[in-house]
Amino acid sequence: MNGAESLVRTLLASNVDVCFTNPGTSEMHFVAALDQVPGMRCVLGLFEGVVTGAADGYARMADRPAATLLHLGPGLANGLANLHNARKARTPVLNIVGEHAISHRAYETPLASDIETIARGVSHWVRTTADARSVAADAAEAVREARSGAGRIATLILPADTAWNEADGPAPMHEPPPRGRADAATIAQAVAAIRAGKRVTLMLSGRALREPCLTIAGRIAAATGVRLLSQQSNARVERGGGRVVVPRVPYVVDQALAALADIEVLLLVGANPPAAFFAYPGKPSMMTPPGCQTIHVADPDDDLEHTLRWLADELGAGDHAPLVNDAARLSPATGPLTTDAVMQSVAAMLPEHAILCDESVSSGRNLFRYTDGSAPHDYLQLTGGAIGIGLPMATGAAVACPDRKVVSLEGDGSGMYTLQALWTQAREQLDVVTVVLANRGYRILQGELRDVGVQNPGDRAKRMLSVEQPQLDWTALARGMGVEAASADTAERFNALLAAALRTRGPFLIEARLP
Ligand SMILES: Cc1ncc(C[n+]2csc(CCOP(=O)(O)OP(=O)(O)O)c2C)c(N)n1
Repeated sequence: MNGAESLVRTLLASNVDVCFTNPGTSEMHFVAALDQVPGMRCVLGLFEGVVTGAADGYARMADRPAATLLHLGPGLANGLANLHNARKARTPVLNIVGEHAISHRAYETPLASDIETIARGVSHWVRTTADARSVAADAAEAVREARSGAGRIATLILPADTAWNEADGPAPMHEPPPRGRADAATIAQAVAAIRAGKRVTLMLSGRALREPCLTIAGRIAAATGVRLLSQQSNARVERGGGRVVVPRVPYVVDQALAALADIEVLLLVGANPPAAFFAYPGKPSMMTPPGCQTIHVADPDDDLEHTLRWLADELGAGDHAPLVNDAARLSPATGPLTTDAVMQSVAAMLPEHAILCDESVSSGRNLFRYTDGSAPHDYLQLTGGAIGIGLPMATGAAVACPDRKVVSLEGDGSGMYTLQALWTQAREQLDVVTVVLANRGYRILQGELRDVGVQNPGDRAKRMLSVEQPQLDWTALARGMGVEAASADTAERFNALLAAALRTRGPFLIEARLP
């Protein structure tokens, strides 16, 4: 057995059986090994940002890492932005990056680069394997690292000769260390604040936004009057009718300040303190009011279910019924196709257990208001602010959950970063409906320009924030990659297209032509 085969067998033994790839010459032995060992599903992405974003979407839904296979430093570098997003989402990802054979690294060649340095900015763990016999043990350790805590980015760099030289055989799976736990003193402090009748908000993220944590948090809120809130960006939230009501911190600073204005004590369970996305002249960075006491009850890597159960026990929250969203289904919108009309129709028609991927940027500001009462679904969003994850994330989620419909809301600006994901959706016949919010501009940045204090921007500035001249034709782009598509400029037409796309299996793209 060579090192490449020992890698594939080790990954399978560690329960990693999906690999998103974009390989080159240095990875050829790994590519060949995929056929020698049955069981690894390989999905080709035509750009590394698709590969890494799909690995993120996959693991958010599968709760286990996929591997990526990337071509040396430049291949990894092309995938960095979505690895950054995955890191912020605390998604487990295992990157396998090919490197020149060890003897070849002495020479200055076109693809020679410092891969470890490129990897370090987004990886929690980086290793270059020394020889073929070390591949299996290093790979098992890399998977263990990826599965540690809430999820980490592990990057294993494999020189080409570690693939073709003789190896000993696969390594067994290593279990990650147990999750950390909240300590008694902090729990006591949190309980005391609540008992003292202070205005307490329990801010959740990570696993705390999924069952059973949501129900436990909802019981605490019902029993004590504590308010629930989620981070502005979260990797995965279980939402919709019948699910516990958890508003999120608004993106817009003034709205966030107003929403958090009366908090006396903020309890963080898997969440970061609520800092604004950006700094703005004359506005604070932290959204909590002055004097607010912030208690870090549990870190994102901790066992959040244990923390919430402990709090609930101490507070006698027992089986208090949590406040849940009404399952009041809306009707699809009618009339002109506006952003709100799209959100309303999607909310009304979203099928049960759909996966809603959101990179709608400014168009989706009111999405939660509409989808609160939608059929129960999983909501995935951009977590690291680096646009270009939506289409890949939807692709990966669909690979992870072939029996669930994926609905992907995509800004037309963001969509252009990684539109090759549509080709992968077509090739793998993934069940994804993409809705492109075609407003022909970087609409959010037009507002940001105003908010940072630029009055009366000139034509050059305006032109940098417009995506017109030429106009993008999303139906042609999608069809060019094998995805059927149609456009809508009325709500009725949009509803008809969405209904048809939801009835049919396979990828479909709707270009929502917005004013
Ligand atoms: C990797 C990366 N590059 C650039 C940006 C800056 N940026 C933020 S939003 C945006 C435009 C988004 O356009 P679109 O998806 O059409 O959404 P809209 O603004 O129209 O709502 C840009 C370029 C970013 N966030 N990430």
